[in-house]
Amino acid sequence: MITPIRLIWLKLRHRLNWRVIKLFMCMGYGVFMIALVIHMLQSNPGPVKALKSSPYRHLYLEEEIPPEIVQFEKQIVPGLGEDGKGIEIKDKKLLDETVKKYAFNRLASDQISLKRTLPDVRHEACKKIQYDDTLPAASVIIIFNNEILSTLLRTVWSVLQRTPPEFLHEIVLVDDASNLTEISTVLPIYLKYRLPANVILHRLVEQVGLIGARLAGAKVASGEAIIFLDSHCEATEGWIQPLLQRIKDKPNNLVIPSIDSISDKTLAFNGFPGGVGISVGGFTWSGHFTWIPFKHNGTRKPSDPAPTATMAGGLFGANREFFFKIGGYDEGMKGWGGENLELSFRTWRCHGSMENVPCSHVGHIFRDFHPYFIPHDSHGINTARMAEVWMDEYKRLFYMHRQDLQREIPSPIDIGDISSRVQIKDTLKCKSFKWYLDTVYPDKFILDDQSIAYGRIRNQKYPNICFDHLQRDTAHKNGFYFLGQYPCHNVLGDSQYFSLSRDKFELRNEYMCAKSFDNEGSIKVQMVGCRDQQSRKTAWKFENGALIHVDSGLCITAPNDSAGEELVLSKCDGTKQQMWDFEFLNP
Ligand code: LR7
Ligand code: MN
Repeated sequence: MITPIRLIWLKLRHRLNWRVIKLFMCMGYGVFMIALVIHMLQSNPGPVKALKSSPYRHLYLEEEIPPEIVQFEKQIVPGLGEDGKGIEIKDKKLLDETVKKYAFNRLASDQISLKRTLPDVRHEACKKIQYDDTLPAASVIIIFNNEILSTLLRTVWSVLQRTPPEFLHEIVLVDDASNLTEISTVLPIYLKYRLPANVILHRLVEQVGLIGARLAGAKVASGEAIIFLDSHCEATEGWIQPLLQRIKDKPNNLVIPSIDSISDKTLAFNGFPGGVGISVGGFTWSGHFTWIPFKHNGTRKPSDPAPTATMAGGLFGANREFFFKIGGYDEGMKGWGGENLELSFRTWRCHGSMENVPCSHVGHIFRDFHPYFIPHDSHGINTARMAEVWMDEYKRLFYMHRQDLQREIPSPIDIGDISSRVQIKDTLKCKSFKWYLDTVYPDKFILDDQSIAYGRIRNQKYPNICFDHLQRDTAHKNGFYFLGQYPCHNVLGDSQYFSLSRDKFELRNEYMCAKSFDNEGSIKVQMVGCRDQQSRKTAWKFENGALIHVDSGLCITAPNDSAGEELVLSKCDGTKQQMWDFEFLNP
């Protein structure tokens, strides 16, 4: 049977010869391909055009730029803030209002060029270093929630301008569900018209917090290395090579740049080259990051990377595969906080290392508060998750600060399931937290283990009275205060937790040590930052219940039984006012 189509075909073939048919087919194909290319160009002109040009210059004519961008760029005042200088806002009231609202001076940010110049603050020794020609290319991941657009874009441009193209695989912007109009309307257009194709925007539909956002970015990223930045940073000349070199040399090494400060009031960039002595990361038992001086043996060069026990959290680089091998981030952590210590402890314990790389400088705007939503106590809950998984038996010292989070005592606070995180330790055969303390952070004072006696210190004459820091122990970095007394608490919390240290006989708590201080005729017990060296001034004896200051021979005395009084040092007289009981004694 002959179908109608076949009939037409046969007739046509009869009329036309094969060559003509082939010609038509070729022409059809050609037209189709041209249409396809035109379609691609029209639907996605930014990246395609940008790709054809140098990666850092678009091909749009100025008259093609949409009004949103023109408007946005109009705010910039040429010359302001160049060379990292700050700008003063004369109207102090306006400045106060702005900082109160945005947590930093957004007016200054809007006026300063997105591509402003910065001083090269590197140490001379850094400038002489020859890095390898081939280094792992990086995905720079910048996460943000409601970041001010000019600040975010200045972060992006600082990376684009100061990263050799061969080392920049891409920039991944992760929008953690911002609801600022600027971000939803201007940013996508800016991306299309002003930024090269390797800057990609990844939008999260719901705010997941900075940990989830970083994880999402790392999953989207495809560079051999990943580098995380906060969304209010500025990378300086030569920032990336020192980081990538260390990742290349040691793929299980997490690298942290020098974090320079950008003023939240003036946006002045304040960078310091650093020298032989630099700071590295420590932690408090309450689960917070601190800076501590790096201990070196005198042969350290200013350009040498320095091993660090912890990281601040926001700015660091890693080999992408290693980052995921040791467990990325804890997806059960919400909001803000805790992830930096978790990653630090996990990295060291699971056969990795971390170091501060002084030759890489990146500025960061330090803000006084967080201008975005954070779920209630996310830092505490995240830290409890961390402590349960990574602090082994030392978690007791964290819970001393946060009894409310302790899991053994039924608590209404649910920290969620941690089983998959616990498993990492088994799978990777990670070392113990004791190993970490002994090896990576031997200077960390362990309040109970490293003491002759510790806990609450109760007076014998007034058994209701205990040593207490009276909530004055907040300025531990450089402050000092007089030690006091207060009714003994029912449970041992940090304000009444004191130790008599085994190695230096210091009467102390986590970082403050007691000494005597003559306060207008009355001698008080003054708490000052503990020193590295042993000193007679901070040495104490505990003899037959008396706490004796070695240097002066005086005894700590409860002046009376009132709450909030300051303790005094007086001539030892054997009375019960000078007799104290430590809650725990070590053999
Ligand atoms: O819900 C959120 N979603 C987000 O994407 C909340 C925040 N974010 C983004 C935010 O836009 C920013 O880019 O997450 C980033 C970090 O938030 P910041 O800048 O408000 O935090 P911070 O700089 O005050 O806090 C420090 O500690 C945090 C602990 O969880 C993070 O690790 C931050 O990255 C960290 N910042 C630094 O380490 C910068 C240097 C600080 C020092 C020293
Ligand atoms: Mn930040």
